[in-house]
Amino acid sequence: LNLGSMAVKPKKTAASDAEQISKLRASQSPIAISVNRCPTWTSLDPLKFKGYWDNVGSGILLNTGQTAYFTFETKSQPRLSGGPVIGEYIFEQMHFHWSVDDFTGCEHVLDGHGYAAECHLVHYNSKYESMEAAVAHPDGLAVVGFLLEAVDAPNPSFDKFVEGLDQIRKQDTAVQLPSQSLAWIDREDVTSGSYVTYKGSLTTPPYTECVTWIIYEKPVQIGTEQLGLLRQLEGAGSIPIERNVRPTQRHPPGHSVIYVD
Ligand code: 1SD
Ligand code: ZN
Repeated sequence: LNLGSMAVKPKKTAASDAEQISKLRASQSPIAISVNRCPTWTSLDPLKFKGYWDNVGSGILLNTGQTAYFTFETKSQPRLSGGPVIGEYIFEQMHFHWSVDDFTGCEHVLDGHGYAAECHLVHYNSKYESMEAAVAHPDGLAVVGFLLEAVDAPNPSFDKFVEGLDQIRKQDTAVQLPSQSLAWIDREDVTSGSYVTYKGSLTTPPYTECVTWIIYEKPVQIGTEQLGLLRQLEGAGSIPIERNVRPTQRHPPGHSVIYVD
């Protein structure tokens, strides 16, 4: 399969482009990716994020003991479509991975750059009844990943979210977040930003190969103090969660990662 040629083939429908991706071989996640070695796909429809910014109500932020886990309280959840996914995927939850330092907290590694944290927006395919049903299928989930880069100055668009983190230090505690708590997800950046995409797995047990991964190339900046609040979260035994990152996995033979510009 010569993916490099796909960018120059006559224009196909977006669905058939996405179908090509759905046939790609899955792998375990996360992986390290050399972005400039990925074939570039220019003919894909843009990714569409629906309901992320308009009318999204409040949410709940929970310390699960493994991560900070956010869900919307609204009945109608945000949706993801376009790009490499076929049909519509429904937002289920958002969570974070981090570490004690600013360079080993991300799961995916692009061009050898490590970052302080990685955020995952987990969506399940609307053709399945629930998240639980979806994970049993190779096209079950679409997870959007953002790499978080530590910088000195706080990023004000994280403020509401970070205030919430301060209140869930103990395991199994939760706090209600006001609407617009996800203001740090920039509409322009996600609609027109470049990303890499591949078929992979959950990064936590049971590591099921059910995920279309979409990892944005441009990291989101977060202040060191703001990161500190993530690192303060406690797991079992009131011990801070030091590291909740799976190491990068080997690419199986014939595995493909595609760059979408
Ligand atoms: O780590 C999460 C895990 O908490 C759970 O959300 C799972 C989805 O069922 O996804 C993994 S991950 O692959 O998004 N890291
Ligand atoms: Zn994750």
